Amino acid sequence: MNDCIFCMIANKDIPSKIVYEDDHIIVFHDLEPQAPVHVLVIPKKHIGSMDDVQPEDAELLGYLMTKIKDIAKTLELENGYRLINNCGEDGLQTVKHLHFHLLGKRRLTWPPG
Ligand code: D5M
Repeated sequence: MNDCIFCMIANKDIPSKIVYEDDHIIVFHDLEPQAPVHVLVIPKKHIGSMDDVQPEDAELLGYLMTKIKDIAKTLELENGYRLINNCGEDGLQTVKHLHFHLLGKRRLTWPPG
């Protein structure tokens, strides 16, 4: 999608602070961090939201999930972390490219607002 900001990041059309990248996913620092460590984990493939996930995305998203612990280790989140997906209007999703917030390095509160 050529007007998608996260596709632009994945394609290096706009800059970002990349933490990890491979053929399938890219991880970069959130512009508005909500914790001392706050990165976004996205598939490079454009998927609008969790609501747009198709059966053929199962391998890709399974792969993404298996990488979370490695990314957390790279970011030294040895004391724990939170992985969040905001979906749709009520979920307060603002960027319409599937992404997972990975937050840590502070004691997080529950429940979220
Ligand atoms: O969260 C979308 C998140 O994306 C929000 O925390 C800001 C972040 N964001 C938006 N634009 C950028 C760029 N260009 N770089 C890094 N981070 C960005 P949501 O779950 O959709 O509410």
